[in-house]
This record gives sequence, structure tokens and C-alpha cells, in this order.
Amino acid sequence: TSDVKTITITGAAGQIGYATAFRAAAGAIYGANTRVRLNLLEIPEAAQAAAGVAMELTDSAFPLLSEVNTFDDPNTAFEGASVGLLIGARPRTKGMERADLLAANGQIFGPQGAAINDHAADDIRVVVVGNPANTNALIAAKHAPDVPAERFTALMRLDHNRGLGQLATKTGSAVNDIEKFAVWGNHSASQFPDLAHTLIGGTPALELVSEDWYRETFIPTVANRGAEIIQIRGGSSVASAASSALDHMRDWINGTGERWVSMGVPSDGSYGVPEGLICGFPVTCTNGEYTIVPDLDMSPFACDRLDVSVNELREEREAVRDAGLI
Ligand code: NAX
Repeated sequence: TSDVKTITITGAAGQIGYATAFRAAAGAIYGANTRVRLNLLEIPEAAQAAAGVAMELTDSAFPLLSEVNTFDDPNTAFEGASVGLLIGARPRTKGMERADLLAANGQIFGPQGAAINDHAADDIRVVVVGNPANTNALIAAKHAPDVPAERFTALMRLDHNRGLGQLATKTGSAVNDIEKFAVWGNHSASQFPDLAHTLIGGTPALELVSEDWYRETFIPTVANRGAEIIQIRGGSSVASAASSALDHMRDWINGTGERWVSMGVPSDGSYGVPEGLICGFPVTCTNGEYTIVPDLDMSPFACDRLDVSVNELREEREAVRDAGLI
């Protein structure tokens, strides 16, 4: 029935997919008053594992979960979907060039974009988690000409949440006391976690931490956190990525009020970022729509940092254009 929202999760038998599905079934996106249907998409080789995930979801008896189904065809998996969590991707394997990686992912995100175009609900909202997330989102959007491009976004929220965690720890504050933090650019080591506007309990963050800590410790720690987790935990980020993807979607749908969050969204030309590139920006969300925070002062340092990351995004876009993927 129409009061049940369909959430399609790709890569549902993978690590992040597994961590995401249970919280989505428990109401992490739409809240406690909306029933959800989970459509789990996997490749045929992982279909059986996905069926096992569906069994466990059933076994959890989530009151909000109306049904769970598994698919190996994106066309059926996105039927009626209001939310697409695009997690499954082709990882970079040893010796793989970036062009090969982009091409392999083009084979995944192109058909998924087309399936969304043809089958998803009118209110479809997509977040791409699978890397390279920003450019994969661009590929999907280009294959969905009938869906407004702004419905295709990339996950920057894990980077955002990592920054909040570092800053709260350093200053002995609560994450909730931190306002106006943002991560700009690409979800990669070139990203720019920006403290210039940040307030902690109303005090500028840069009055509480040194410029040196900000530039030499904070920025590289946040930007390289994924690699650090792999080294220390012995595996890549999973539950934190799932949690952040759910935060992204919940806030987009339910709103943030005045609070800033970071989302990878198609540039409207703001801050000199070429139009259409899917770039991390500070945004606020109201009535199911996000708005890039306008008119921020950008220091020469901030402009330089953003430029580096935007150039990387531009190169990725050129590479997928050259490969005929968009
Ligand atoms: P896993 O390898 O555990 O799971 C990926 C799953 O996707 C596998 O089960 C695979 O069968 C499935 N899959 C592959 N192609 C598919 C297709 N065409 N349709 C449906 N399913 C498909 O990886 P996991 O640890 O879950 O990570 C998933 C992705 O998230 C990776 O690309 C990873 O790089 C990316 N990440 C992105 C982050 C972000 O902040 N944007 C952070 C965490 C993570 O590194």
C-alpha cells in the first residue's frame, strides 16, 4: 500500500549493506510511524547470501518492516523505490588503474541509474556510498534523465561525522554543541574538512584549537581516517559508514532546521565549483530539499583546498566522459 515506503539497498549482502539493512528496518530513515519495504539487490553470485540477510530481517520481527525481498535485477529491485542506498560497488583490486576502476563502476551505476529512471517512485532519493562515490553518483544521475539531477547525491556524511568526533574529543565537548562544520569536495583524501565557520557552544572553534592543530592534525586525520581504521581495526569502516548513510537520508527527508550537514550534491555553480559536479558542500535540509549554505567567506586557504579536491572531481568526470560512461 502507499503508506509503505520502499527502500532499495544495493550490495545488501556486503558488510555495509548488512549493517544498514537492520537499522533501516528499525525505522532509522523514516522514523517510528512509517512502515518500510526493503528491496535487497545483489549480484547473482551473492544472491544466496542476500536471501540469508532477508531471513535474518524476518527473524528480527521489526514492527515497521512490512516485507523484505531480494533481487539480482536492478529493474525489479528499484520498482516503486522512494530511497536508494547504492552501496555495492566494484572495489579497486591490486594493479587496477583508476580508469579501469571508473569503467567497472560505470557498468554498475549506469544500469542502476536507468533502472531508477524507469521504475522508482516519484519521490526517489538516492545516496551513493560505493566508491568512487561522487563520480558513481554522477554516472547514475546521467542515466536517469527523467529524475531531477538533485535527487542523486553522494555520501560525505561519514567524513562529516568523523570531523565532529575528532573535534568533540579534542575540545571535550558534545557533538551536539558543534555547529557549522562542513566537509567540502570529493569523498577522498583530497577532501576539505573546514573549521572556519564552526562554533562550539557558540564560541568559534578556531579560538579553542590552534591553527596548527587544525591544518596539520585535524584535516589529515579526518581525510585519512578510512585508511587508519583499516590499519587499526583490520577491516574498512562498516557500521560508521552505515550509520552515516542513514543519517544522510533521514536528514534529507526529515530536515535539519538551521543545522548544517555535509552532502555530496550536484553543484549549481556555488563557490566556483563547476555546475553538475557532485561535490561535498555544507547544506541545510527543509521540506525534503537541501540547500547549499550560501554566501560564506572563503579564505585563500579554503579556496586552495577546495580547488584541489574539485580538480580531482573534474578529472574523474573527464575520465568517465572519455570512457563514454556519461
Ligand atoms: P563489500 O565488498 O563487503 O560489499 C559490497 C557488496 O556489493 C558485495 O556483496 C557485492 O556482491 C555487492 N555488489 C557488487 N556489485 C553489485 C551490483 N552491481 N549490484 C548489487 N550489488 C553489488 O563492501 P563494503 O565494505 O560493504 O563497502 C561497500 C562500498 O562502500 C565500497 O565501494 C566502499 O569503498 C564504500 N565505502 C564508502 C564510504 C563513504 O563514505 N562513501 C565509506 C565506507 C566504504 O569504504
